[in-house]
Amino acid sequence: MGTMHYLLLCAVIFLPETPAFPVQLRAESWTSIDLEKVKGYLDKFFPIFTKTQNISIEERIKKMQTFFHLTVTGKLDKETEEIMTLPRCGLPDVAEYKTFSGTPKWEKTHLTYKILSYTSDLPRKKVDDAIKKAFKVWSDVTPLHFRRVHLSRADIEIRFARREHGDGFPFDGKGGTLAHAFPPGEGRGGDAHFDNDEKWSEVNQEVNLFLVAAHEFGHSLGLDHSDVRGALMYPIYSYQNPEKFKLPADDRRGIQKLYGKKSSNS
Ligand code: TQI
Ligand code: CA
Ligand code: ZN
Ligand code: ZN
Repeated sequence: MGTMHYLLLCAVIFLPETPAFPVQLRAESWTSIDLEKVKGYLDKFFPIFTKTQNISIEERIKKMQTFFHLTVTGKLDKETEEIMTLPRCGLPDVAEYKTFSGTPKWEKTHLTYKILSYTSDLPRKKVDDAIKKAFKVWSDVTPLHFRRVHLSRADIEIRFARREHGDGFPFDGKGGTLAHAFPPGEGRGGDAHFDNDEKWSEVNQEVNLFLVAAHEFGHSLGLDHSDVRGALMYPIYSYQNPEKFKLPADDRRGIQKLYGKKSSNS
């Protein structure tokens, strides 16, 4: 794809009254020019990542339709064609999980954690349970194991703290930042801190500790924010019932990219 072609596509896309592609209902009836334009769109916004995979244009249209939650037909129908004409120059749809730069990850599968301080909003047992359950979100889909320790140093140290708490990233009082965690590494790497000025909750009042902890441990394990709406690592808090929580596919793919899948005997 040359730069010229990009410019041409952008120009077409910014004029909504000019459809970029004629409506074609059957793939077989596409002219080679239509096909080039559709391919251009797909190449730009839905690039093929695996070069060995020689997938058909129908398959690629299906991927795009799945991404936009359209009816998956594999054909350039009205709905699909409309999406392709929306102004979207230079904004690729390659929404996906992210890892931190340099891809830091733990080089072992058995990790330890330690809870150094608590919130007074919840009984200790509830905090312990929320933390345990949040680690389980990740150990359920990877070969990772998490073991709680009380005395020795741990890979992931967990603290509730307010304002300046010794790491140069002071919390900001109630609201704003809820928690933070450090990417995998020595020292404070992996550690997770929770703002003790928040009202932590077991349910849907104020801030749900389990959901925030599951998100923070994603960071502790090497995941940055995802741009997939609904992903656990998407940087907007949305409440989901912790009882019914299921790790979204994007987060699962991300963590398995780093650590692999859970093997039946691990
Ligand atoms: N805290 C931010 C967070 O954990 C801090 C942060 C921003 C960060 N960028 C980061 C930490 C990159 C590590 C790496 O995202 S937060 C949410 C969510 C926060 C936000 O308090 O804003 C959750 C904490 F996703 F809902 F917005 C937990 Cl779940
Ligand atoms: Ca705060
Ligand atoms: Zn901190
Ligand atoms: Zn985050």
